Amino acid sequence: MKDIKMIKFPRMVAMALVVCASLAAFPVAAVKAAGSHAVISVENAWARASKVKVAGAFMTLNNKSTSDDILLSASSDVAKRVEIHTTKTVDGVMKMIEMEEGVVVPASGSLVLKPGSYHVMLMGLKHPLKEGDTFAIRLKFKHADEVEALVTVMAAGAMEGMKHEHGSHSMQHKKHKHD
Ligand SMILES: [Cu+2]
Repeated sequence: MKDIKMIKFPRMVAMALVVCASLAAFPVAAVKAAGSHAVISVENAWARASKVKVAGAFMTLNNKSTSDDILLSASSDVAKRVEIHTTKTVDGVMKMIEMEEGVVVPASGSLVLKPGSYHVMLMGLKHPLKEGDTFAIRLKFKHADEVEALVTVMAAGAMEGMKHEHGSHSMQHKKHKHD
């Protein structure tokens, strides 16, 4: 007797769950979308002053969601073309490589764009970037909504964010001016 009850009860519960799930399909989906809604904020966005057609922009992206996101692309009114780059030293020569697949912004973590590492490359600048100027860069992510970063132009030699790096690296970065 007991055994039969044990079998019957779970089956009824299971059926009830199926009905509930189908009835609630739409609201559940909506709640899920809102729950996984990725939030990315920008901190400390700056770019190097530039008299030429290219400049690097740097910032910290904070991912407040519990899943990884990907910085896919960027755009700005100040430049004809904007790419996401990284910098690698190959045989003692610093090279910039376009991150065509984007760069991961770790869950509950940060992606730091800084000189000598990941950066936003502004190409075909429509006007020189002068120290103290501000402009916007729009960032597209795989999951999070587009974010607009307000970027402040710093002196050409600015090494903000590099203070904790050791000396030899800083020397190399100074030579690498994105131009
Ligand atoms: Cu670059």
